Amino acid sequence: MGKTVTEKIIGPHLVEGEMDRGSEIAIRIDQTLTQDATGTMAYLEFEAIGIPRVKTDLSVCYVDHNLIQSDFRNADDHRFLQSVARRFGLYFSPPGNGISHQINLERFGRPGATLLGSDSHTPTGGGLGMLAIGAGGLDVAMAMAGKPFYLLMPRIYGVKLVGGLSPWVSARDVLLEVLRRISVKGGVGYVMEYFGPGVETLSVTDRAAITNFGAELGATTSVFPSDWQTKKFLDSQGRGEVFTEIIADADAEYDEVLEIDMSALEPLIACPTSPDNVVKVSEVAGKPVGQVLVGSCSASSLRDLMLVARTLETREVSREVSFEINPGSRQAVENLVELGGYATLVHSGARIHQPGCLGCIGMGQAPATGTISLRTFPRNFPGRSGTVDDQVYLCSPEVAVAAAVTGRITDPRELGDFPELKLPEKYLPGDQRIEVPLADGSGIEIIRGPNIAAFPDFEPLPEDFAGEVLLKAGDNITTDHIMPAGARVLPLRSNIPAISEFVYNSLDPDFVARARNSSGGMVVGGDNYGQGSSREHAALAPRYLGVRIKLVKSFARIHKANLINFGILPLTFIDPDDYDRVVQGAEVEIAGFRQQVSSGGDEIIVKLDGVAVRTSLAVSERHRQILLAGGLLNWAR
Ligand code: MIC
Ligand code: SF4
Repeated sequence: MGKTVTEKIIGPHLVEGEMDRGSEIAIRIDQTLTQDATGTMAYLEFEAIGIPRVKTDLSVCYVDHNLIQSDFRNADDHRFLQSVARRFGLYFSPPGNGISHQINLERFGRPGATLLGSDSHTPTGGGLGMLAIGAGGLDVAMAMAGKPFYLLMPRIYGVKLVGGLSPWVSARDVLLEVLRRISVKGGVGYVMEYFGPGVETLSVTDRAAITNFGAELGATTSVFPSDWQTKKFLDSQGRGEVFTEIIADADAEYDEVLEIDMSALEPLIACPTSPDNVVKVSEVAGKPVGQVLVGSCSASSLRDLMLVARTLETREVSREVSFEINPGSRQAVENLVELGGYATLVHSGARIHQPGCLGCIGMGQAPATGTISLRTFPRNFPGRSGTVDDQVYLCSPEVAVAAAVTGRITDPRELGDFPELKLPEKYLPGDQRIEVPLADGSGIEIIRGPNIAAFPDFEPLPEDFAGEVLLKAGDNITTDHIMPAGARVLPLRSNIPAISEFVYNSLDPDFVARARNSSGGMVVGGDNYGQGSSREHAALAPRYLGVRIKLVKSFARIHKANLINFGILPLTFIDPDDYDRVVQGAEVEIAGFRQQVSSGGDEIIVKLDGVAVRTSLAVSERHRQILLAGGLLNWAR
C-alpha cells in the first residue's frame, strides 16, 4: 500500500511502536520551539531534568507573547530566557523579532523534519512539509533532553483540494470552510493531510496559514506535501539546500476524505464566540465595526501585509475604526519597508505595532464595550480579547481590510479589482537579532527575577481518594476558561502559586476558594474539554489547587497529555448520560484509587454521593506509571 506524507515523515522517526492507528508510538524530535509564555516553565522543567545542553538538531527559544512591560515581571522573564538559551545551546529570538511560528517557517523549518513546540499553533510548520506538533512545555523539555515524544498514531484525514482560489478569497477561507464542515472537534485524533490538484496553486505562505489555523480543528497536526512551491519558498529564504521532496504515493490511503473545491469558495467569517461558527461574509455584511486587527501567527506574513497595503494605496481607513497591524516578524517588516508597503500603511491611518502576538492573547488591543472587532487571528473564545462580552469575528486579511475601509463588515469583492501582489524572489532575511547557540554555554549564569518561583513538588497518587466535585462545566471548555491569559495574568506564567489564583475565574470566581478548602478535587466537564492552547498551566495550576481528577465526556489531545504530565487523572464517562446526573458539590470517593490505576484495567468506578458511576481511563501503561508517581517529572527522576 502506498504511503501518505504523514507516514513518510513518521516512519523514519519512529523509535517505539508501529504505525497502527490509535496505538501509542514514540517519535524522535529533530527541532523544538518554545515561546515565552510557556517557555519559562518549560526551561524550569528542563533544568529540573538536569541535562547540560539540548540534544536536538536545533532548538529555538522565542519571546513573542508577553511583550507589554507594565512592571518588572515580563522583562525579567525575557532576560531569564535569554540566559537559559545561552547556557543550554539554543537559538534565541528576542522580543520585537516576531512570532515563533512565522520565524520558524522563514528561518528554521525543514521539510521532512519533526518539530515539537510548546504552543498549539506549532503545526504552522506543516506548510513546509514538516511534522510539527504542539505540546505542553514538559513534553518539549523532554524532547530537548533527547527523549522521544509519545503520541497515539493519528488517523489521517485527507483534505482533497481542487480548483483554485478566486480573487479576494484566500487560504484562511479554506480552513474556515473546513471548520464550518467538521467543527472545532472534527480533527481530534487526526492529522489533516492536504492533497489533490489544488495544492500546487497554494504558496507555502498560504499552506502555513491553513496548517496554523488547523489547530482549531483539534487535530494532532496538519501537513502539506513538500514540492516545487516548497523549493521556491526555501530559495526565496536563501535556504534552498534544506529542500527534499515529500509527496504522497498515488495509492496512499486516507482514513477519511473531505473535498474542497476552492474555486467555489466565497469570503467566510467566524462569528462570536467559536472559530467554527462560520458563515459567508455576505450573511453578516453591514454590521458596524469598531476595531480591525491584522496579525497573529495565522495571517501576518509579508503576503498578508502587502495585500493590505496595496488595497489601501487608493483608499483610507474609516475614522470609525481602529485599524491595527501586528506584523508576524522583523523579516516581514523589513521587506514591507523595501517594497514601499510600510509607507502606504502609515499614510492610510493604520496603527502599526511591533511584531508579536499582542492582542491575539489579550496583551493589549482590547476592543471597546459593545463593539465588533474583526481579527485575522485563529481564536475568538469569549473574553480572550480582554473585554468581557466581546464580539470578535475571525476572517481573512481581505475581509479585514475591506471592513477597515468601509467601517462595516463588507464582502471584499465589493472593492473591485484585486490588487496585483508581487512578492520578492529573495527576501531580506531580517534575522540579524537572532542569537546563535554558543559553542559552550556551561559558564553562563542563569538570571532569575524575583517573580520566578520554584517548580512545586507534587505528591504521588494517594491509596484512596475522597473529595468533592468542585466544578461542573459544559462542552467545548477552552484552556482560556481554565487558565486565562491576557496582560494581567500572563506575567505570572513563571509563578504557579500566584497564577493559580485565576483558575476558572471566568466560569466561577469562587472556584479557587472552594478548591483551597477542599481535601481533594474533581472537575466535571462535557465534550472536547480543554480545547485550544497548549498551556500546561491549565493542568499545573489546578493541580496546585488540589484537583486530582477530571471527569468529562471527551478531552482535547494536548490538554489530556498535560493532565497526565502533572498527575491529574483524565477520566471519561462510559455512559455520557451520567454527566447529567452529576451535581456540583457531590462527594467523590474512589476506593483503592492507586490499585485501580496500577491494575491496568480501563474501567474505574467513581462513587458520587454514594452512587457508582462507570468511568474509563484510556491511557498507556507508561501513562499509568506517570500518574502513580504524581506526574512526569517525579517519574523521570
Ligand atoms: C494561544 O494562542 O492560546 C497561545 C497563547 O499561543 C497558547 C500558548 C499559551 O497559552 O502560552 C497556545 O496556543 O498554545
Ligand atoms: Fe501568538 Fe495568537 Fe499565534 Fe497564540 S495564536 S502563538 S497568541 S499569535
